[in-house]
Amino acid sequence: MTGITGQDGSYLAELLLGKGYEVHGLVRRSSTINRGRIDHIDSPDLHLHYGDLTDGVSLVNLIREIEPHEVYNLGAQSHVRVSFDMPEYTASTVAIGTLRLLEAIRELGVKCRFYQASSSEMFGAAAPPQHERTPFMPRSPYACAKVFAHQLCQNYRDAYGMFISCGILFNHESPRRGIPFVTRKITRAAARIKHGLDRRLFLGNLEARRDWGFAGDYVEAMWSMLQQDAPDDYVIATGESHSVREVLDVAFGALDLRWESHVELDPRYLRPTEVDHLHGDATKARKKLGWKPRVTFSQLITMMVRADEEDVRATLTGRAPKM
Ligand code: NDP
Ligand code: GDR
Repeated sequence: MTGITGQDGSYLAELLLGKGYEVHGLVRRSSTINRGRIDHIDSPDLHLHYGDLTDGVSLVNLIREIEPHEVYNLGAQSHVRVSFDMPEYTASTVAIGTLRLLEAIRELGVKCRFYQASSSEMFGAAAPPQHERTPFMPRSPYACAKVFAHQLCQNYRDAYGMFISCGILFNHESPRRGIPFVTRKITRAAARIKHGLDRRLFLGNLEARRDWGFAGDYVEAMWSMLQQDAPDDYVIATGESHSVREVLDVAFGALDLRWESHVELDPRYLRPTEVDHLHGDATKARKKLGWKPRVTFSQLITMMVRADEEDVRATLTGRAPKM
């Protein structure tokens, strides 16, 4: 698995270990150890290996050594706003990283099933609701790179008969979501404001609408795609969309706060091109995979607020926050 230290990687690792898998995760070298999301996993079946999606040699060596049965490609520079600042690096991890990994598998002739983390961002400006046949109209370097990776996967599937399935996942969140993404930024700020650690929250576009689900539900769909008789592509979404403003309503409301007294607009968080409205139609996944989301939008945001309150309490009492 690439991206094991990320939000989805941590939930997927737990799911696979629970099913009895031996899990091998690629971790990148950094100056400090960055494994907060998987530190709690205590299993002899979890193995971590240094590597990087920008380093093809490391990918070839790992595929040769591990000979995996299933590969989940979750690694990415996954922040859309940051992809405008670092377009080349974003393309190198997201687009060419996928190519490097697929080529390693193909060249070595390892017979495995491959999951690609495609994204609803690929739909960009396409009118909602979006489904598997909706044309892609990407609006950021990140989205363009995901379109490349997605179409490359489809090409390798056709050209070489490889078992490659792409999950076109709409936004999914959790208490493990990275702090720079809008839901977590809001739930964390609400908890910190409630307990006196912060006073203000700076945000960009409050009108954008997203189809937000729970990451724990979504990793089940990833696994399920690789258990089918044939590879295919699936939209994974809740079928409901909400605005950033509604996230603020639920998060601050859960703490009896008025967000209007704390939120300020900061143009730094606006994007050169925005995606206004994502709203997925996951009918195919429901029919073919039997998949449906369990956690609702308000349950999700409330769960995140409660977890962030726990972190604040830990900070205030001198314990280390979980995330
Ligand atoms: P995160 O940003 O939480 O995690 C990204 C992971 O990729 C981290 O483990 C990160 O490592 C790793 N990574 C980053 N750069 C590299 C690199 N050069 N080489 C190897 N690994 C690297 O993302 P999520 O868990 O939220 O998402 C997982 C995947 O799904 C991503 O590909 C994302 O683009 C995609 N996606 C996510 C959606 C969502 O709503 N969450 C929706 C649709 C698609 P490190 O911890 O060291 O930074
Ligand atoms: P997104 O998620 O771009 O959809 O990509 P993000 O949470 O970053 O933004 C969602 C919407 O909120 C608006 N917004 C802000 N966003 C951030 N990050 N910070 C702010 O201060 C802010 N204010 C308003 C944004 O403009 C946007 O409209 C996520 C990532 O996980 C991708 O990797 C994944 O592919 C897609 O979801 C599906």
